Amino acid sequence: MNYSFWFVVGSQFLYGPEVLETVAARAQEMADELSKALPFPLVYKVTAKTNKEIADVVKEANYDSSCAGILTWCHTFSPSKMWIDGLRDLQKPWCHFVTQYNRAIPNEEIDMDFMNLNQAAHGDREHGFIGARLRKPRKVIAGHWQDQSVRDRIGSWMKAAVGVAVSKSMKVMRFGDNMREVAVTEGDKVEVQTKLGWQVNTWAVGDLVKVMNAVTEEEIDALMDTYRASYDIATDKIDHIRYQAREEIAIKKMMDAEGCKAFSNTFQDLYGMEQLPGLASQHLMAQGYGYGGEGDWKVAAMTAILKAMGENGNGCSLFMEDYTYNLEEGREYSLGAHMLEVCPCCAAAKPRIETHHLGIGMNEKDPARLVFEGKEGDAIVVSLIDMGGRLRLICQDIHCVKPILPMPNLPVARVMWQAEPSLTTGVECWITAGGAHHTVLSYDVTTEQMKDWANMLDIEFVHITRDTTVESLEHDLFLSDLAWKLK
Ligand SMILES: [Mn+2]
Repeated sequence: MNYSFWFVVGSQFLYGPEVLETVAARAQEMADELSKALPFPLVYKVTAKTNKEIADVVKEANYDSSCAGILTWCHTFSPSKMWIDGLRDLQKPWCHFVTQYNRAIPNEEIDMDFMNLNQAAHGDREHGFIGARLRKPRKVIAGHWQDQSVRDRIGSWMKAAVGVAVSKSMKVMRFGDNMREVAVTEGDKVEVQTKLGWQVNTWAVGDLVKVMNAVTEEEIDALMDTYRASYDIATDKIDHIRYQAREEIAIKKMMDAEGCKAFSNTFQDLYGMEQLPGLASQHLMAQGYGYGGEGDWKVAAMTAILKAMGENGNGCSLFMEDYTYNLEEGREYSLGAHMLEVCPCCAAAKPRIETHHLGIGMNEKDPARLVFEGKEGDAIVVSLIDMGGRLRLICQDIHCVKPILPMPNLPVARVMWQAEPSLTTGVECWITAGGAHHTVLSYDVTTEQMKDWANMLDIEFVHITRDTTVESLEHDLFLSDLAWKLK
């Protein structure tokens, strides 16, 4: 989907046709200039002067699947009662861009004509009131439209809004159910479809095996060429790699046929398969598909959404699991990995394809998987949990480091990080909030984007930062629980 955003500029008839022509020409110029600097085109739609013009452009935006959101701005004063019908019906993300065409006040030229044309400071307050009064989720970004920092913030919000569009069209393919007895990976599929737009449905593992059996040797040869070009092969068991290619091709065929962008499976249900998909899942994630292990369809969908919100629509976001801690004083780190399935987008060096025995699950043969170390960098971990009656999104700021040990006997990809505000306080906060062991770890999506995403979709947002204390978090969660029960 080629997403775009619409620029809707508020005005009124009071100032005469010349002013309206100037407003329209400037709005067009601003949209054109901003489009060159933003990650998605900004399309100037209308200088809105009536209730009907606003209601009409909102209807058009709601029904145009390529429109990922609207930016509004009031060049002149624009009485906001005429915005009520449109904003009430708006179903797309909304950013109120508080800006002004001119940067400086021209002190010699300024007169009342100038004031009437350039009164965004006045018009945007009227516009802001109606957004607040309607309790409409919106992002307010203020600053001159030519400033790079302002453009960066709009671009960042646009990616969060695209995350909303991807969420609203998300379909998840489940192979097998949730891992037996596990709680945090469960959730209300009706609730996520209502709030987030996800269609989460199940397909039989036997159907996947049928599709696998129909994959041709030529198809596998072609994918093996891709594997060889992307990864170092560090095993003699080429037939095990070919089996993973067969799995990948079949899973991709089934997902593409149904329009699914994410899938989950479970080691407890691999009937008819020789290996748990390892390399297969990893290479699918590298292509932008979401994945969740042990039946975790929530993290599968979130992985696909964060990938789509990242650089070029397939950023550095990956399915992750907290595994074990290093609790030495001064060297306090979390070590994250998974049984097999860590996306190579975060690899610090070229990943190796290895084959190792896997005792957990129904593996007749040693599964092939990519083994590598994750790169250094600031990142976040994200967990979506079902609180019963509402969804909670938890984000924590982390810093990924080069693993402090070589770990030559660890047969899986791994990432090591420091959590904010510290390992133990960070863990206390995460556990107090109910965050899962499965997360999406992202190097290029920010907490501000996740907060915007949660606001646009009207779900609870919890952020664990370097300033968070357990006491302040407990207080916030207590008030939040009350507030969400009243909503
Ligand atoms: Mn897991």
